[in-house]
Parts: sequence; structure tokens; C-alpha cells
Amino acid sequence: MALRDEWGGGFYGRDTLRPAAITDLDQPADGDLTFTGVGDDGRCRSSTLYEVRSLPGIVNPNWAAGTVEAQLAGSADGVPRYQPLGAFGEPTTLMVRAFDEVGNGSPVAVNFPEPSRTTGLAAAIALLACLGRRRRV
Ligand SMILES: [Ca+2]
Repeated sequence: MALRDEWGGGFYGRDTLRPAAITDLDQPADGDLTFTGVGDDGRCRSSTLYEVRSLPGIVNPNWAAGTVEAQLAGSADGVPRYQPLGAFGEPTTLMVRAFDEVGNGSPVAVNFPEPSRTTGLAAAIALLACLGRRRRV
């Protein structure tokens, strides 16, 4: 019988299971980031590290391009996590990943900022202007 890891790599005993995805990432208006911890292997055991990254604007969440905002010690699955970040001066896309002891990373959890009232109003005015031009043609 051949012994191998979950990916068929032939390395018995190597940790190839990444932490589960964080599914409840939230950043209320006060800027404090909250989420529920995940495990080392999916939702089992304890993760080793959480990393928070940011990108300016409401943009495609590109982990590699993000600025590291914070690193938190890992935790067991299901533990509420809290990280004060403060309010950003502009709309900011936040990303969080959990890592296990050998560096396997979870999928990227993303929190997009709420569009501001002025942004929403400007979009509505632009839409009305566009519709007004269509009627005249
Ligand atoms: Ca693991």
C-alpha cells in the first residue's frame, strides 16, 4: 500500500490540509475587524496565524498586492476574533487569511467597504443624466 498525502504527492505525514475559509469577516463603521477563527486542518485543531491585508478602494481582492495591516496569533476553530484597525481615510477593501504551522493558507476572506452616501448620490445623478440624454436622441 502506498502512503501519500491528500494531494497524491507521495509524502506521507506532510500537512497539506489548509485552514478553512473565514466566512463572517466584518468591519463595522468603527473600523474594528471581527471574524470567527478557523482551524489548522479545515476546522480541526488551531490555526497558527491570521494576516490582514488592505487595498485602497472597492477593488478585486488581490492578496499579493495587499498591504499588510496586522498579524494575529492563531486560534482554535470557532473562537471570536477581534482586531482594531481604526477607520481608513478612504473606502478600503480588507482581506484576511488563516495560515497553519507549515504555511498552508486558507482561501482569502474579503470585506468590501459600504459605498458612501455621496458615492451613491453621485452614481444616481450620473444615471439620471445618462437617461436624460437618451430621451433627447
Ligand atoms: Ca494544516
